Amino acid sequence: MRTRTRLVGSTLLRVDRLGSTNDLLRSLAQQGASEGTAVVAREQTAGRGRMGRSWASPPGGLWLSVLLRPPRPADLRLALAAAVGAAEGVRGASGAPVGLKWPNDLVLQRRKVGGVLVEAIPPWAVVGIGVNVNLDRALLPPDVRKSAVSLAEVVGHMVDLDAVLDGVLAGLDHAYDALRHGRGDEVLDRWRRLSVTLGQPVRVRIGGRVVQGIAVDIDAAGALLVAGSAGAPVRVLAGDVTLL
Ligand code: BT5
Repeated sequence: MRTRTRLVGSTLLRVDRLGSTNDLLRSLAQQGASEGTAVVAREQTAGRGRMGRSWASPPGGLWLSVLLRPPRPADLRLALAAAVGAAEGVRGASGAPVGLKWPNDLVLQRRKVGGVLVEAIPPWAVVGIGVNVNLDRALLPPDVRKSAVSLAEVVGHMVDLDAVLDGVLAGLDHAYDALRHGRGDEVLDRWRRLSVTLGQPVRVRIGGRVVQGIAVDIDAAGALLVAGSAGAPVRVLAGDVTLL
């Protein structure tokens, strides 16, 4: 069996309260931090989602960022690899059957239990992962409460936050290692198996445009293929997916 030193989380910094773990890691990168450095916070006061959205991050969740130096920092497959690693880690640590919604949502019982935000600052990519582990949903903003869920709610007891952290670091390490060593197809296959999107009717918002159809597959670049009633499937590289 091949043994390998773990890259992801080789240096781990724990912080009590900060704005965003992605921002701290970005400044650590500028100060010479090495690949694999991770930051985990008990609470974020300015957690971010994609496209300028905010991410509620009260105590009880896993708020984690990891510094990576991939060949192509803006590769969409990196976000999919991070989602696969996070989902596999969370499943192993909690037993909750977490699934994936394209491109980067972790879902349980059709509600959002976590998300991934990859920010490319070449040559770096900052991979942010948020998971609602033992969150009290009353601490989430009212507009988020309905669509969110925590692991503890689903499994019926508190979940060991450090076990989830370990699982996610190991899962990300595994998926990133495969991606870096030319085994991206393997990562995409694992994404397909965890997907709750494929085979489902979806509506996708791409900027101002809306596409509706069946999410038939992801392609080799990680783009979502949505088949409408006529013509070739539409290839989606960035957008928000609603399961219909
Ligand atoms: C994401 O964005 O899903 C990416 C979330 C990444 C968060 C991590 S935490 C560590 C690191 N540091 C950061 O600052 N960020 C990363 P997106 O797909 O854009 O989803 C954002 C939307 O999810 C919001 O507009 C809300 O509707 C919803 N939301 C916000 N907080 C939530 C929560 N705690 N649980 C579930 N849904 C939430």
